[in-house]
Amino acid sequence: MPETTTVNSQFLNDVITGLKAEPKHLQSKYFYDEKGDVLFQQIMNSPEYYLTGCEMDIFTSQADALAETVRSGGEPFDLIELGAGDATKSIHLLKELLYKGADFTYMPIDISAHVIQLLNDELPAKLPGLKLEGLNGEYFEMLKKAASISNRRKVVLFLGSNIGNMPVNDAQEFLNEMRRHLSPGDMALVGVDLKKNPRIIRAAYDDKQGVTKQFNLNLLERINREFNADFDIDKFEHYCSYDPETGSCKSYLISTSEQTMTINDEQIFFKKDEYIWMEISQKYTVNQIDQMAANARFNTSDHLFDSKHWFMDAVLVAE
Ligand code: AVI
Repeated sequence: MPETTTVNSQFLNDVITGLKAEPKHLQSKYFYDEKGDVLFQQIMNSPEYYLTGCEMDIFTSQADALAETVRSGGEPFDLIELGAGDATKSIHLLKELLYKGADFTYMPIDISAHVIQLLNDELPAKLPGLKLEGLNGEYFEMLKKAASISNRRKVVLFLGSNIGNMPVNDAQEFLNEMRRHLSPGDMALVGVDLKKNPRIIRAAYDDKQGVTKQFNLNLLERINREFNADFDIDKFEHYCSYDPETGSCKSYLISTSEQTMTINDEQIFFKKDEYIWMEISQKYTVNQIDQMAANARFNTSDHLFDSKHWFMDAVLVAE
């Protein structure tokens, strides 16, 4: 079976299972089709969405310290980035490492073949001398592949608060799994959005221009486009909540009337005000992350903060 067919049928299964569940939910990893990518870029450029700017602040103003930390003793290593995207943040670290004459290979991992192709095409010209080995596929499968290619020390980048798009228990399991793919002394740099004034967080996920709303609705449009479904987009409104106690920021689409939609011969009924849970963007304290890292058998050797202390890149060393 061609890969796209397998991927599509997995997507369709996940959508139908999620819409038939109680409460209804969809998986936010499906936000990112071509239009979703564009909308996410717009979110990152919106005045309310502070996360990207904060992590960029860390990668630009502390590039030197970061490069020294990552280099450790100076032995050759592999720098593996999970979900590399266009590498806009990591490029600052790569530049600094090259400047310092570090011996490393950059291995971006991404589920999108297009992303890996772009990095292969564009990065070597931007960073002469860079050794690059792009890996297209699922994170942990590709981590295994990276280990089969070389047995050098590994430094894994998992930036952008991507860990926040998992419920806390799944995030813990993710760290455990990452640790199982690493050896003592290997390192992980994990980007985490920190708990802060609840209004600042809520505004980031409910921007005035309505881009986040479009971003959420685009998943319903994507389902219509790809599966010939018939969601009536105008009958859903976007709602976002943040609970300062748990640190969970959640996005929902709420049905504004009683309605039925059809997908693949399945009829899905919505009551008025029934919601679809679309996404979690979990916020943490520093202590929580240290504890989760310890549970996964990592030592937190450093915390790098932006100037406002809104975001953190935690440096974890495998025990
Ligand atoms: C990719 N991820 C870390 C973003 C976040 O902040 O949860 C996705 C996002 N969703 C709405 N705005 C941004």
